[in-house]
Amino acid sequence: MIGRGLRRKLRDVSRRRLNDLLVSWPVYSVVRRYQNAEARRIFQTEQARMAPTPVEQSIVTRLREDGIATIDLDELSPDLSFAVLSHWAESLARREDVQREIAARTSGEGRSKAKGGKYYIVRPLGDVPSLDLHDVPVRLALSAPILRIVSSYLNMLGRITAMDLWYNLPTGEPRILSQRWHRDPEDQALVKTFLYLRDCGESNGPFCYIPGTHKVGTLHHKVGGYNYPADGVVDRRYEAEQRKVCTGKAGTLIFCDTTGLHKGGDPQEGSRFVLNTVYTSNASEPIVKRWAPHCTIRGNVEGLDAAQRFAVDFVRERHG
Ligand SMILES: O=C(O)CCC(=O)C(=O)O
Ligand SMILES: [Fe+2]
Repeated sequence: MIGRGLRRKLRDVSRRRLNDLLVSWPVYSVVRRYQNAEARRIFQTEQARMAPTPVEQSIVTRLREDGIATIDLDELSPDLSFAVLSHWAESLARREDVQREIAARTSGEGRSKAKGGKYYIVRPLGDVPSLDLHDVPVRLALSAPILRIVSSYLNMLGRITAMDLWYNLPTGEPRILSQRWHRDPEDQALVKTFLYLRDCGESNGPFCYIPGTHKVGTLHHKVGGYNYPADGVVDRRYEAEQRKVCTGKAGTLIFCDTTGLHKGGDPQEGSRFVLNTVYTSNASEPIVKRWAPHCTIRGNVEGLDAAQRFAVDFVRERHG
């Protein structure tokens, strides 16, 4: 007799193995091309508007080579300053219900209710963030510089599949889930952005990455059978100098192709406050399998340009 928990675990492992296999098979490349035809076509017709500036291009180049690039948001986005984002995020963090949740979680309460078992994260926007096109983080996620970087890297328009605000807390427990080295399995290339809303030092659970391990990177190797290699495997395989620890000041914006090895969000003290946005191709697992989106964005898309409309389509709130 095997227990239900173990059975679920085995099913999860085989699903992930299957998915690892599917996204690496030649047949998937064909399906992916077909699934992404529209994204490539619009990217081509929008070429003039999607051409990156020199600063944006330097991020795209680093993304291609290393799978990761960081920049100060205020250097990238003249129209939307970090101060505006910080104001939005800090007023949410100050809310009474959020403060209560942080206090409860700090004392070890409410862990079993945490989304996806990630009890180290308090989510000020709730489990399924509901945002509006006018909200500051959405304006940032759909801003021309960011969409130009994402689409130039992917060579096609990208879709937002998730946006979230994470308030990471110390747990005093061993690292679990995304706190351990892993590769994200949902696409052959994707871009996640992480905006540090407060300074993030070594002890605040910074995002960590091994440059070059993304699927198109020169250090992409099969390390461990599945996308969460066993403890110690990654640290033995890659020297300490090869592991990038992304500490940074508030306002640091990280772009990362998380098909490469990464981990983070495990503060030893204090906390980490970060805005996360995920851009994938139209062939990613959540889109192809029509999973319920991680967040919804409402509002009238008529005023948006083609790249913005494409980006928001999967998470767009539809009525009726
Ligand atoms: O919280 C972190 O720094 C890592 C998060 C992560 O693994 C992800 O967003 O894919
Ligand atoms: Fe991840």
